[in-house]
Amino acid sequence: MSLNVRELLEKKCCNNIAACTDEQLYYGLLGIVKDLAKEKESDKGKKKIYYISAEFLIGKLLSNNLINLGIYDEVAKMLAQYGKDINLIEQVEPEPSLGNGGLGRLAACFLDSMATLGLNGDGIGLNYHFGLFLQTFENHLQKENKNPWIEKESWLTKTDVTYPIQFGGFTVQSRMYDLDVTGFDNRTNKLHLFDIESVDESLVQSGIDFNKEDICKNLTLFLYPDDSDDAGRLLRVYQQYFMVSNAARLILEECEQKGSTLYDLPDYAAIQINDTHPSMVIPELIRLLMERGIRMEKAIDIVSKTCAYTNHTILAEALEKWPMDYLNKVVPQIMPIIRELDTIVKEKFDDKSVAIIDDADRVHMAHMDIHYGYSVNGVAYLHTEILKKNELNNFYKIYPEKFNNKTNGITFRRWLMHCNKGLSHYLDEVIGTGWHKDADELEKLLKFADDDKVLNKLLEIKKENKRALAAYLKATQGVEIDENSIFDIQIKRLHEYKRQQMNALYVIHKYLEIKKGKKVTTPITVIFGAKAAPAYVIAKDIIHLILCLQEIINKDPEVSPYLKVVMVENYNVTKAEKLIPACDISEQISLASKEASGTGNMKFMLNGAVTLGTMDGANVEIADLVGEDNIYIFGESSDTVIEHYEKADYVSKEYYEKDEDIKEAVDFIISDEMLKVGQKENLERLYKELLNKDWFMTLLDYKDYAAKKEEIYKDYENRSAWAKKMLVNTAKAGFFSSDRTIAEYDKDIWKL
Ligand code: 26V
Repeated sequence: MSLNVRELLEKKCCNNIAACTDEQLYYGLLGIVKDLAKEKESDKGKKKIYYISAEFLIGKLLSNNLINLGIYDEVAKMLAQYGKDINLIEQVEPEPSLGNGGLGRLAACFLDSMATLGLNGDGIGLNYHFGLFLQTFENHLQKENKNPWIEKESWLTKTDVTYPIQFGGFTVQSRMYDLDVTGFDNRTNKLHLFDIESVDESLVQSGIDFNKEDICKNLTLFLYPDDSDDAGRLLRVYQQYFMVSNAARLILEECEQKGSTLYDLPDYAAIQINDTHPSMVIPELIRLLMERGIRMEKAIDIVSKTCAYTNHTILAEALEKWPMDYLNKVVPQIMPIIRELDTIVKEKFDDKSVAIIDDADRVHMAHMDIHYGYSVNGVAYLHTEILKKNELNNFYKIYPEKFNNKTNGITFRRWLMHCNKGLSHYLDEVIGTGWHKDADELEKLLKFADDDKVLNKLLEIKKENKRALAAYLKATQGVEIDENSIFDIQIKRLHEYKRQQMNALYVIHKYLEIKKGKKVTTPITVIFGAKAAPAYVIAKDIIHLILCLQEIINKDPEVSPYLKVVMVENYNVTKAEKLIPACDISEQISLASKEASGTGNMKFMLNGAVTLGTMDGANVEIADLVGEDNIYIFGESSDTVIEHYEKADYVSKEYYEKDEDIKEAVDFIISDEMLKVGQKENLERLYKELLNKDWFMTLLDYKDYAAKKEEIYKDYENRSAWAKKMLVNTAKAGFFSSDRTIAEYDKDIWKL
C-alpha cells in the first residue's frame, strides 16, 4: 500500500517529496485519502440508519483516515525517509468546529463506529462555514471570533444533490456536501452536510456579529452556542427546519430508489433524532408523505415506526420549546401537522404535562419525539433512570416499552491509537493487537497489575506525554509548566452545573495555604479548557476568575514552584488529543443528576488518568467497573440533590457562613489582590451569584471535594500504587468503546 501512496504522492509532488512543503504534502495526501476512501464506499444493506444531528464535532481528519485505512504507520515511515514529519503535516489541517461539545463529538464517534462495524449508516447535518466561535483571551476575558475551516481543497465533496427549501415567504436552494467516514478496516460511509447556495461569508466582518435577518445569506454561517441569546433563536429554527427538510427529502429519495413504496419506509430507514434539534423531521416527513398521496393517519403511523429519539440533557432550560409565533413565521407548512399531532395527544391523554403544545402556545419538541417516535433513550444508566423516574416519568408511565438506555462511548481509534501512540504501541506489545477490534481485550492488561516492569513503563509513557504537552503549551501559549508536577485537568464546555468554579475555589484555597507556608510535596498544575456561550454571563465570569488566578499564581515566585494554573485557549478536539494522554487526574465534578453522561471521563480513563468525580452520568459506571480503589468519588448523591431541588431548601450562604475555608476562598474573589488584575463587575457578579444563588450547589459539595483532592494528591506520591490505578483504568475502559454503544443501538433500535 505504501508504495502505492508513495507513487501517488510523487505524482502530485513532481517526483520530489523531499522538496515539497508540508502544505503541499497535506493537500496531496488529502486527495489520495479521498480516493482510497471512495474505493470502500458501499450500498450494501437494504435498511439504512440516518443519524441526524445539528452537530458533528469531527476533529481533524487526515490521521484518523490514515489509521482507519490501515496505512498510517507506513505513510509516516515513508514520509520520514524524505525527512518529513507527519505530525507537522497534520498541523496544516484546520479543525472544523461543527459542535459545542459532547453531543457533537458523540455523533462523530458514532459515525466512526457505524462504518467500523460495517453498518449502512450516514450522518446528516449542516455545513456551518464558521462553526462554533474561535476563543481568544484579552484582558483576562473571553473574546469570540469566527472560525473558518472550509478551504478550496478540503475533505468536503460537492454533490449534485440540491433542493428548494421553503420558508414562510421565501425559498432557499440547498446543496449537499459530503465527507467520507472511513471505517477502521471496513466500509466508507458518508456525512452529508447541507448548505445554502446563496451563503455569503462577507456578512461577518469582525468578531461574530452579523445581520441576523438575512436568512438567504446567513443560514449556514454559524453553529449556535448551546446557551444562546434571543436574537439568534429564530435563526436556529430556520437552521433546524432547513436541516430536516433536506434530510427528509434525501431519505425518501434514497428509499424509493431502493424500491420502497414508502408504505414500507421502516424497512428501509431508521432515523435517529440526536437531541431535539432535528425534531421537526417528524412533521416534515409526514407532510412529504402526504404530498406523495399517503393519508395523514397512515403517514403518522409510518413516521412513528421510523423515528427514534435520544435525550442528552435533563436541564429544563436546554429542552427546546419553540413559540408557535416563531414556527408560524418560519415553517407555516408544517403547523397544521403539528397541531393535529397535538390534538391526537390531547384526545388520548387528559394530562397537560404530556401535551405537545402548552398553555403558553409553545411547542415541546421532546414531547413530539416521544409520542411519535418508537424509541426514547438516555445516554448513561443513571441518566436514563432519572428520565424514567423523574423528568419524563409521565411519559414512561404511558410508553414504558419505548424507554431504553444506551451508555455513551468513544472511538478508540482517535482517543487512543491516534492521540496516544506511545501507550497504544505498548499495549500491542503486552496484550497483542486484538483490542483494536475488540475493546474488551484491554482487560488482558489486568494480568500485569503487579508487574513492576509494565507499571514502570506506563509511568514512563505518561511522563513522555506530559513532556509533550508542556512543550506544546510553551509553544502555543508561552506558559511554562513543570512536567514533574501532577497534571490535574478539567476540560469541557463551561457551565455552572459542571462546576469549574468549584475547582477554581480549591485553587484559591491551595494558593492561600502555600502563601501561609504550607507547601505541597509534589507540585500541582491545574489545567482548564472551556468555551463559554457568548450570552452566558456567569460562565464568562468564571473564565475571568480562572484567567485572573492564572495571572496571580503563576507570577508569584513564592507559589508558582508549587502550584500553577493554565487556561488553554480555544479548547477543541485537537487540543483534547494533546491534553488527555498527559492527564493524571480527570476532573468530573458536575452536580450529581446534571451531567447526562460525559464522554471526556471515558477518554481520560482509557488513557490512564484517575477520575476525581461525583456519582453522576457515566462516572457511576466507571466507578462500578474500576472499583473504589481506582476512582475518587465525593459529593452528595443524585437523590439528595433532586430532593434539595424539590424542597428548595439549599441555601449557599449557610455553607459560606459556617465554614472558614469556604468563606476565605469565596471572599478572595473580590479581594484587593484580584481586583488589581481583574474586572470589578465580573468578579463581584460571580461572588454574589455564589453567595446568593449558587443554583448548582457548589458550596454544598466543596468541603468533600477539597478533602478528596488532598487524598488523591497524597496517593499520587506512591508511584507504583498509582501506576496500578492507571493500569486498571485503561484495562476496564473497553466497555466505553463506541463500537459497543453502536452495536447496542443496532440490536435494540435500528435493527439493520
Ligand atoms: C442545548 C441547546 C439549547 C438551545 C440552544 C442550542 C442548544 C445546543 C446544545 C444544547 C446542549 C445539548 C445537550 C448536550 O450537549 N448534552 C451532552 O451530551 C453528551 C453526549 O450524550 C453527554 O455526554 C453530556 O453529558 C451532555 O451534557
